[in-house]
Amino acid sequence: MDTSPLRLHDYWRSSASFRVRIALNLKGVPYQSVPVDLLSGAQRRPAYRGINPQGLVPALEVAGATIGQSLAIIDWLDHAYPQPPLLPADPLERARAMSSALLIACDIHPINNLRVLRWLKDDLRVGEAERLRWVAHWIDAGLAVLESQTGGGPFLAGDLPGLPDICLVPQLYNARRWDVCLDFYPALLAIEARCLAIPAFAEAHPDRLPDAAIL
Ligand SMILES: N[C@@H](CCC(=O)N[C@@H](CS)C(=O)NCC(=O)O)C(=O)O
Repeated sequence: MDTSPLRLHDYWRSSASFRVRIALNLKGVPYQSVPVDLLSGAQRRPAYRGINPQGLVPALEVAGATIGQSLAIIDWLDHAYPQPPLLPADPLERARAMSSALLIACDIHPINNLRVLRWLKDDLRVGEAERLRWVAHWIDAGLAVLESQTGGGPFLAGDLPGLPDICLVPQLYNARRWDVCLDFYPALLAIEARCLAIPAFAEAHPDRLPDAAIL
């Protein structure tokens, strides 16, 4: 059996990396962080493309293999370390939880990530104000639906924190980075506060990482 530690290639402020750090902490699985400095373009260099050809973080090295895509990494973790489960067992509740997670991970996050915003600026010559409108528009479009779907439970998918909360907390962090007003989302903010009271979430927060001070 391979006992080498899991190596997480991540970046302190990356929302997708933040998701994986939360999941690893919830599972209590130790890992070694390998920072990839997105601002200097380290993700696009051949050394990192050899690890993740997409040139994105996170990537998890496990037993000589590499997994890209945060939700695939979390899915692997949930199967390799089943406790605590990150999705409900009931098929319908599970589908609903997946739906909330995917709303964030597929429909908000990818169109606002660094490479898209850089392309808008450098290739399409979109100005700063318009780019901020773009970001806020897509964040609001997703969060408004998510807010309307909260069921009054402590977390997005019921009584335990799970995959949708793992996606929500980094997305709200990201929204604040872009000065998006979150006043319209009181239910989501209450869930976020509950999550951040849990050490697994709090300790994964970008502001708690050593790189936050130096990069
Ligand atoms: N769908 C991917 C998204 C990964 C992603 O967009 N990562 C961002 C950081 S949050 C990144 O590496 N950006 C680098 C870039 O855009 O050049 C996942 O969930 O892992």
